[in-house]
Amino acid sequence: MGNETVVVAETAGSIKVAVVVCLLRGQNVLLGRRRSSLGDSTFSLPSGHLEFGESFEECAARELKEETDLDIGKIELLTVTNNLFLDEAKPSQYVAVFMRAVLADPRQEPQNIEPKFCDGWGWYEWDNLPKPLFWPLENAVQDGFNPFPT
Ligand code: 8DG
Ligand code: MG
Repeated sequence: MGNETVVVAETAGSIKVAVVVCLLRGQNVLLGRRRSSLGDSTFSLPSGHLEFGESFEECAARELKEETDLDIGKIELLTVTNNLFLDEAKPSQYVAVFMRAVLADPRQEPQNIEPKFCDGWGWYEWDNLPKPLFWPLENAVQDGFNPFPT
C-alpha cells in the first residue's frame, strides 16, 4: 500500500496553468500551426504558461508579444477548460484559461517570432477553422465554445 502511493507520486505529472489567447479581428481569430511534442502540426491559439505573480491579462499580453510581436488592447476572461495529457512520457494536466483580446492597433500583423514552435500565424474565420485543431481547442469547440461576443 505504501509502495503503491510512492509509484503514483512518481509517475503522476504536474498540474500547470496555461493562458490561451483568442485574438479577434473582425470575424477572424489568430491561429498558428504548432511545432511541439504536444499536438505537433495542429492549429492552435497562442498560449503559454502562467508565471509566478502574473495576472491572466499580463500573461496573455506577454505570450502574444513573445510569439507574434502583437500588442493587445482590450482583454477579458472567457472560460476555463481542464485538459489531461496522458500520452506523454511525463503526463501533465493543464488548466487552460481562455482570454478574449483585440489588437491595440488592428493594422498590426503577426510575426512568427518562434519558428521552432510555430509554422506561422494566420487569421481564420470561426465558422471555417483549419484542420486539424489542437485537441483541447477541438474539444472546446465541440462543447460549443465560441470566443466571439454574442
Ligand atoms: P511557455 O513555456 O513559453 O510559457 O509556454 P509555451 O511553450 O508557449 O506553451 P504552449 O505549448 O504554447 O501552451 C501551453 C500549454 O497550454 C500547451 O502545451 C497545452 C495547454 N493548452 C491547453 N489547452 C490549450 C488550447 O486550447 N490551446 C493552446 N494553444 N494550448 C492549450 O490545455
Ligand atoms: Mg506558446
